[in-house]
Amino acid sequence: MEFRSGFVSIMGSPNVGKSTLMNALVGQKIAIATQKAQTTRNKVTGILTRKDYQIIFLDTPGIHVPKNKLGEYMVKTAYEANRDVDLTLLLIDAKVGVGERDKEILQRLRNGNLMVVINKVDAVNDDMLQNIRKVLHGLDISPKQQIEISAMQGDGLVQLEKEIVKHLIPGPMFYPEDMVTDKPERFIAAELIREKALLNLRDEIPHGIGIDIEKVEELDNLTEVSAVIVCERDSHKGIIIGKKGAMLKKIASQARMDLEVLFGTKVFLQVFVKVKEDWRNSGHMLKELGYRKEE
Ligand SMILES: Nc1nc2c(ncn2[C@@H]2O[C@H](COP(=O)(O)OP(=O)(O)OP(=O)(O)O)[C@@H](O)[C@H]2O)c(=O)[nH]1
Ligand SMILES: [Mg+2]
Repeated sequence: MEFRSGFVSIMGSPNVGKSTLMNALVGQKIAIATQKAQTTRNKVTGILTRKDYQIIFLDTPGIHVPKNKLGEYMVKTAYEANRDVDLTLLLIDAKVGVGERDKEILQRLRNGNLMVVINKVDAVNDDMLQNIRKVLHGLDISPKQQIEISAMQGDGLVQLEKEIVKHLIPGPMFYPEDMVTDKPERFIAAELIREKALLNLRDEIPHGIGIDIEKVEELDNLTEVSAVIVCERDSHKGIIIGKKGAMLKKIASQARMDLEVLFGTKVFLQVFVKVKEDWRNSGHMLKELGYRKEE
């Protein structure tokens, strides 16, 4: 069989399970995934290579109405990732159903090759699924264009991969077969630290956090990493550090375990906290923290 390859974007509203799906398809944790909406902020590539084909997935930020420059960057990044793809997967959260925002996204995407992926079927009953199928039928999405999965439990993923392969075209292996992402380790390191902050902090604080990796130094059996958690207010800084530094310690020790897997060495991690008021509206700070156009 002739080798086939293709680019597949994973699009949808925040929190529908896009990053969870990409990690499940690639079989490795590349993109961070949490219960908080707007976890993903950049385009994150995940590469799946099999004997006869290579699929390059593009995980994207959830599409929402932006409230600041960071949000604008995120939504723009999502739509730009969808340019020149061979297939778009539009994810719908079965627990939420097809909302107005999903309909709008669908309108914008429907000119290309599109599959509607109904995720989180493990968490709903048949009535809910029937209802979603009915709504999609009303939107002219044929049953052939839909698939029902649970990214978390792995249900339907073999079938989904088969459907994706139908959209690949004869082409080269774009990336070496052992490569799972084109994102540098520094980026993933920052994301892993941000994930732990998202998991441990509440309310509006996690949304206002950015991570600046100041140093990654790979020694023989040890990697030294220092990072800054940037937040928006002094009061947030106090909460992130916590009583006697307990919160920061918790975030750092959870992050360190993931970083040790990433680097394959022991990790010495230092994390500092800094306040940059309203950084999510500062072009300069956005660039500094990695929210800039690629190339
Ligand atoms: N029950 C259930 N939960 C899921 C499934 N897939 C993802 N989730 C959960 O949904 C939440 C959001 O998952 P993410 O993968 O971060 O969602 P996302 O679409 O990437 O979110 P953003 O990056 O914020 O746009 C997490 O708590 C996941 O564990 C699933 O198949 N079933
Ligand atoms: Mg995500």
